[in-house]
Amino acid sequence: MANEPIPAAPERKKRILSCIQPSGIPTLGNYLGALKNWKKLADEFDGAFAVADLHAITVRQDPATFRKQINQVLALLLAIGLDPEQSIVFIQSHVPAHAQLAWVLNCYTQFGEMSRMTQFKDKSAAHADNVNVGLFAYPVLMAADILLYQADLVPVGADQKQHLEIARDIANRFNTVYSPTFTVPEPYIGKQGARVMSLQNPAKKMSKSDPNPKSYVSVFDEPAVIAKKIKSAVTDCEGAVYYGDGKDGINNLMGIYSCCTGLSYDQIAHDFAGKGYGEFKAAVADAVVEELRPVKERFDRIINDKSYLEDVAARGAARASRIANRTLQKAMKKIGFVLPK
Ligand code: ATP
Ligand code: LTN
Repeated sequence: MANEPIPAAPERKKRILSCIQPSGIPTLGNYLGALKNWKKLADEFDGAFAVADLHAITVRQDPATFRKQINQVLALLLAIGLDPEQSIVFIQSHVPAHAQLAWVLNCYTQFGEMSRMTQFKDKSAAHADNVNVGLFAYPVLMAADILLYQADLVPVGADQKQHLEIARDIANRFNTVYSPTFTVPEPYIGKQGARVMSLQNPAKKMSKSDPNPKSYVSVFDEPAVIAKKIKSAVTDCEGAVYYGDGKDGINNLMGIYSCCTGLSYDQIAHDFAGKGYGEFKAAVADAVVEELRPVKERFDRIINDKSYLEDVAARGAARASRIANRTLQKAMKKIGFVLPK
């Protein structure tokens, strides 16, 4: 009898990992640049998503506010539609391997390469009274987050590209000194929404830790607040809606509108030909409100269910720890550490 053909082994799904800091209420920039993609990718890949609370203390946090924001960001991960049965959803500090591997990787990272990080330069200028060693070593902790899970892909906004390159360099270096240990990750930067700019200064990225709340739309802003912030967004004085040089404010609003509606820039310019900025801004505000409405509705239901959130965090940490500890042990063994029995 002829042998049955052996079925091909099922291909391992690629793993993606990403994190968001609980350093404030997430903005429309975080949503369009990162969170919205996570939900799509979670269906296709093996996903792990974390609240990066350890990263957030590189800037001083008020304890009560910090605690609240950690829970809010965890609830937001569920509100965007991540399914904690399908993806690993967890809080970074609940998995001690992150801090442990970060220490190890610090010793495989050069002072010179960290000094070149633009986010470090920007943040140390913004917090000149607290340029701490954690702020400096921030990208190494981020590399640990990624490498612990052997992530193939890391979906982030464009501002994180440089940090991804360092994570790749660290992985390659370690793999060369010893033997292949870490998967070298690729960034996944969406074509749209990768860089949402400040509404008050369209040369700067929209940031949840910006001291001026008019510069960002928070994902929890009420519709009237969203409309007001978008209405007062800085634009040029030409009064024509099209994507072009010297029109950073309008370009940014077109990017936001395009992300929320799926319309191309050409279509938007066509639809608003002969119409003023007032009308365009009102349409952008409506589109943003509609985009965020279901997220906010789900969030309001989840945030009050404390025991559900605790259960999700506990289960997420247990699943994450199994993968993370395996990688940590593998790396430490190669270095020559004596592992506990
Ligand atoms: P902070 O303002 O406190 O430094 P942040 O919002 O810049 O925080 P994170 O919370 O760590 O940083 O960002 C989470 C994700 O959101 C990252 O993938 C980041 O690239 C993305 N992101 C942040 N700001 C923007 C933006 N303006 N446009 C697009 N993506 C963004
Ligand atoms: N530094 C990132 C947040 C972050 C992250 C990560 C992103 C921390 N650890 C691991 C991707 C993978 C930021 O966006 N500021």
